[in-house]
Amino acid sequence: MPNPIVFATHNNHKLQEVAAKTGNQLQLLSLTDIGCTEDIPETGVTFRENASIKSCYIFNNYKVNCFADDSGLEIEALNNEPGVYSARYAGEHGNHEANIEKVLNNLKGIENRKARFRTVISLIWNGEEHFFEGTVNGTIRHERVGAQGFGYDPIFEPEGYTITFAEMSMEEKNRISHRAIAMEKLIAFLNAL
Ligand code: ITT
Repeated sequence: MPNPIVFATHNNHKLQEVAAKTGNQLQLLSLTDIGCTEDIPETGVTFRENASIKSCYIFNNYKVNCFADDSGLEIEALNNEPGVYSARYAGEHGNHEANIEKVLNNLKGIENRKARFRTVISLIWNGEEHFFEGTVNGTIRHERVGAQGFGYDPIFEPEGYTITFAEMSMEEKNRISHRAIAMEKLIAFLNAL
């Protein structure tokens, strides 16, 4: 069993997915566990920069092994929007309803519904930074379907499926999602140490 590691997120859905994915392979700590309530400003313009900003913030202030996930939805017909702005696409951070509404409005009348979810994880392990990425391709539905998951899950249908992420159990989403793919790489890296 490796040493404890902090997952630097204030998003509980992400935390739940990652905890379910790692099971007992990692001794996962949350920001709450280390008493961190600060909002970490995401000033980068790429997933990689923002993931790094979050993990470096925690490492510099708490001196612990940690990782952060920066993720989002890239829609081909919208020049890869909302991208790094996924959490605040409609203005207010984390207003998923408004964000989905904006995507559906912007895609009105557009036939190309191709999109992908991306995650970049920055891991700081023994003071060194490592990156892991995951992508899942899919399409944007015309309406919301499903009540599980979070964020854009009700409008995202992964390639090879006829249901949205929001219709999948966490276990099922965790087999194919962008975050799950990046986490598998992180776990493999730590197991190989
Ligand atoms: P932390 O920065 O505290 O981790 P956050 O929610 O602000 O939490 P991001 O900055 O990485 O995280 O923004 C990710 C946004 O992208 C998230 O709020 C959703 O809108 C969207 N997103 C990312 N992964 C998703 C997923 O698996 N399903 C649905 N939407 C997702």
